[in-house]
Parts: sequence; structure tokens; C-alpha cells
Amino acid sequence: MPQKGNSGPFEFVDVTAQRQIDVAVRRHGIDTIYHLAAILSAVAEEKPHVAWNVNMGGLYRTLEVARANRCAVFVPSSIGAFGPSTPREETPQDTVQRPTTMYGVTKAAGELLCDYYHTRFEVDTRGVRYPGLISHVALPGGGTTDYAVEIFYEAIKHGHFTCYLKPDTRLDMMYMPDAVKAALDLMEADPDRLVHRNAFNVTAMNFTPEEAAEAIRRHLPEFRIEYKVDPVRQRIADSWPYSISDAAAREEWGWSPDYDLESMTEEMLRSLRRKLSVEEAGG
Ligand code: AKB
Repeated sequence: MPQKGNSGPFEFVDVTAQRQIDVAVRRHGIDTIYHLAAILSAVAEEKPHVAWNVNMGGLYRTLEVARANRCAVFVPSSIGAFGPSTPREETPQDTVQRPTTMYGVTKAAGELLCDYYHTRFEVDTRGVRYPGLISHVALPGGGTTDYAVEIFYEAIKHGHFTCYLKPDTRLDMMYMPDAVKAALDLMEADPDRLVHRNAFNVTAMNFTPEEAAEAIRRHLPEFRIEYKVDPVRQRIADSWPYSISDAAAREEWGWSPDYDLESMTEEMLRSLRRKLSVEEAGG
């Protein structure tokens, strides 16, 4: 039996934090929670216990608040929820999920917990399996796909980038405006059309570091890339799909991305030139 003061299956759950979320939901009349907080793959391999606590404890707290307040909840999963035994080309929506990273374990477990809360407690939980996300606003934070953001910064600042993944490491990616669009479109979708909930495969493009460098050179011809492989992040990337199928998301809620590698590259370079020149000018 859980000891007094425990919060069910996650005795480490910080009840104070849960109460703070609950107060915010009630005070602001929140009807939908977008629960985006998580420790990403590379940091999660360095600190697996912290990653479990943050990723699963935070999710459990959020689901409990949603259950008590009848909120809908968006919880992102990831291509990291798949593992080396998953079909790696055009990975299907429903397939083997045996991730070999703590991040992947928390994402796969999170998908199951969200489906449980929908089935058992009628909480409106929905999620997508995001690929690597690329933004000119938020700096990357501890992921395996972070190179796809860093490469743009380095291309503008130094004309050169040292990549920690091998040149032919193919991964699915998405520009941040499409990632936001996917979350909002899914949460506004007709629930009667949803066959799946947690979580939908979504993607916009897939590329290798070499292909990203070629796309940048079409705008910055002098750009150079070299490789200094990080074995930990290479092992993580090698356990993930080359490409995933987002057919279910397209069929059930009309998913369709706006950006591909070329249009994302053009906008990233234009936006970062502006951002970095402002920072340089002390703005
Ligand atoms: C990571 O690299 O860990 C994340 C992800 C693919 O979920 N960006």
C-alpha cells in the first residue's frame, strides 16, 4: 500500500507542484493543457533517473490535474519512442516500440499512460510523435537532433560547422511553425474522427547532415562542414527511424506541413541573420 503522503504509483511526485498546476488551471479557467516539458534524449542518457522523474512525474501530475478539472491534454511523444527493432523506412503508425534510450522509454510509457487516462478516466488526451524540431527562436536543449539548429547558427556566425553525427545519418525533421500547427490542429480536430490518440506520427521532411549542408550552401556557397562523431548521440540516432509515415494523421485530422528543407533553410537563414545582427548590435 502506498505510504501516507504518496501520490499513487509515482511516490516521488511532488504534490506541491501538482497543487500549483491545479491552482493555475482553476484560477485561469484553463480547458486545454499543452504539456511540453521534458528532458530530451542526450541529457536523458546522462541523467536517466532525473529524466524518468521529470518526464513521467511531470506527465502524471499534469494528467491528474486534467482529470480533476476535465481539461484536454496535448502531450508530445517523439520518433524517440521507436527503437532499433522498429521498421526504419516509412515507420507505420502502429508498429513495434522497443526504445533503447531512457527518453524513448518515457515517451513510449507516456503514450500508454495518456491512452489509459483517456480510456479509464475519459480525459481528452492527444499527442503527436514529433521528429527533430528546428526553430530560430528557441535554442536547442539536450537533444540528438539539435545539430539541425546549431548548423544554421554556425553557418552564419562562422561559415563552418562541426557535426556530432555521421554525414549520412538520416532523421525526420520539422520546422517549428509546423510543429505548433500540428499541436493546435490535433487539439481542435473532431474527436469522432480520431482512431488514434497517443500518439500520431507526424513529419515534414527528412535529411542527413550532408544534405542540410548542401541546402545551406545553396545560400552560403562557402559554408563548410566537418564531422566529429559523438558516440552517445550517434547510438541514439541509429536507433531511430530514417523516415516515418504520417498517413494516419493526414487521414484522421488533415495533417499537412507547410515547410520542406528548402523553404525552412531559407527562412532560418533570413531570420537568424536578423536575430544575430541585432544581438551583435547589442539589441
Ligand atoms: C531529441 O533529439 O531528443 C528530440 C526528439 C527527436 O524527440 N529533438
